[in-house]
Amino acid sequence: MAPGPPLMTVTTIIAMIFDTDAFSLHRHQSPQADVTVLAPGLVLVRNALSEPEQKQLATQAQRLGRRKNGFRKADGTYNADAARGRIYERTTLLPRCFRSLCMRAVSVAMKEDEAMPSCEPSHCLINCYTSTKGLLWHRDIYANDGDDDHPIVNLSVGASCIFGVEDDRGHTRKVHLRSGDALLFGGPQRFAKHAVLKVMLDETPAWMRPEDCCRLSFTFREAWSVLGQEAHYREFQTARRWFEETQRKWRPGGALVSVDHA
Ligand SMILES: O=C(O)CCC(=O)C(=O)O
Repeated sequence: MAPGPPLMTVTTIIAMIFDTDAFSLHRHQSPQADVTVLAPGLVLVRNALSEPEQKQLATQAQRLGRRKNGFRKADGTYNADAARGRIYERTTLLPRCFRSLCMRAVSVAMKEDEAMPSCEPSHCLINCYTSTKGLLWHRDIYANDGDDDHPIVNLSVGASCIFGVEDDRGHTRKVHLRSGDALLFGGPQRFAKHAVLKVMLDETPAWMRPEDCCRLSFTFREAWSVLGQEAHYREFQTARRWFEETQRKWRPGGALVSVDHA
């Protein structure tokens, strides 16, 4: 009897039928991808996403952002701060291409950096920045930020930003992230202190329409321990004092901090 088709072929056919984007866009690494290991566990992949992939992510994020529980509250204002919307969702409820683009960046980073652990992303946080204001310094120490030392995988789309990462000696490294770049921090860098120092709304890819101008970040996390609790983490509205205190008190090796929307 002739052997059946190999599993990959079956998988590919299923992907073609149910998700043509995943099939057509994500089999290959973006041709210009350029990997730099900034430190063990901290990897920058320039041009991790091709232009069609960037557009695909932007279109999908904007579509999700317009939905209920998208980037805005019922009164029309952004749900994270005055000019930033956020969506926290499990990857199985997001377009399949999200997960495959994340996994591809992880595999590229793991090839170059033996300190980079694997990541099977359970959740993605999408941030939509519509002003030059970024995000304050913090470590990803909360229960929804990801288990163990699996990497946080950050894909940037749209306007550029200056991303800050602090090393063990407290020195700040500034990384200019452009549309299509990926930054991963895992293993020894999983809890690295980081910030979005500035969003550059005057530096956008040619394909981005002026009326859609924003920076989108897709941060993937392996956080199976909070699966099913997405509604709880959808709005990360905690008291500023609580946030500052938890950030100040947390020490490497400490448990993840649960979020009770204090
Ligand atoms: O938007 C970004 O690029 C960073 C997001 C971030 O630091 C976070 O969600 O913890």
